[in-house]
Amino acid sequence: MKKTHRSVNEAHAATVTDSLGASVSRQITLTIAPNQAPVASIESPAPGSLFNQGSAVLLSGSASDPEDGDLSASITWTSSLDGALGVGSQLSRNDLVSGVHLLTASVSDQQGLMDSAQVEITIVPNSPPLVSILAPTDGGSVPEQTAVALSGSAVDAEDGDLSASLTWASSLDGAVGSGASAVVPALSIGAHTIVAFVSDGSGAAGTARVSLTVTPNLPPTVVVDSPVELAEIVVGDPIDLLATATDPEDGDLTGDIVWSSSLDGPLGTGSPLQAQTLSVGLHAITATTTDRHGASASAETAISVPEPGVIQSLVVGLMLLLAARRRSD
Ligand SMILES: [Ca+2]
Ligand SMILES: [Ca+2]
Ligand SMILES: [Ca+2]
Repeated sequence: MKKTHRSVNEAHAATVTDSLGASVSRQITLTIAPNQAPVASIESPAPGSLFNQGSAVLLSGSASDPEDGDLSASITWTSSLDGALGVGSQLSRNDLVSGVHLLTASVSDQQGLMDSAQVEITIVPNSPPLVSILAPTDGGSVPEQTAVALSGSAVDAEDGDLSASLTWASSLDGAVGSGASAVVPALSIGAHTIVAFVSDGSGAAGTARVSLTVTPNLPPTVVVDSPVELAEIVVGDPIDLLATATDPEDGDLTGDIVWSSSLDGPLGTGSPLQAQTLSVGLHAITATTTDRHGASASAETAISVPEPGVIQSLVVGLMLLLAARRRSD
């Protein structure tokens, strides 16, 4: 039987003959109901819709058939630009190419009759945002416990300046900030990739990255030049304190050297420095320097300020003091 849209009347005749030759005939007419076509319709998107490239386009439709019932789930969606898009009553696609699409929703019933509906939509081209990192400098390095300034910009052809929406992450430390600029108090020691990320209103992403190495902080060193070890200072004489301090990261720290006496306490800061009066007795003079990351070093020299007439005994005592200190070091 051919598929048809029209009713068909078929006449069937039957004749029965018995053994004596008597026969009887009957004719019946069968009316064959036609198979009817399904009907498909598109509910979304609306005809003529505009979408930014990258944004979600909801495809929604329905289909029914007089014989087969609801066929919505078997709607086949195609695009004139992207080809097959999927099957179902609802689909969401965010990957349609830019341009004018003729979307077709088609359905066929079990007898092979088809219907389709179409809408035309336009996908407006979208460019991803352009991100650049101004700081830190690519390939740079900083000592540990150093605050790191992050600065960047993001510009989008459609959305304009997106710098304030930047997010920052470190390959070692995870999220480290947001916005056009931020300061990270400290980063882990090691090789970091710093990534600045932003997405535009259509979901297109822009990123930029720089490498930054965080090095272990090295301690400073300090050397005392004056007074020399075992110097004897005349009571009441001023004493010249002279030392140098340097740090691999911070450079010259001489101006911040802190002096103290084991007998008289703090003597002052800097070098050269003149301490005006020292008490009579044995002094361990200590010069201490501390770098910007909190690492410190000190150097010590032992001197005596003898009472007149007791120099010899003080020298002996001084030797004993030095020996004791060195054992304890
Ligand atoms: Ca049908
Ligand atoms: Ca864009
Ligand atoms: Ca240092």
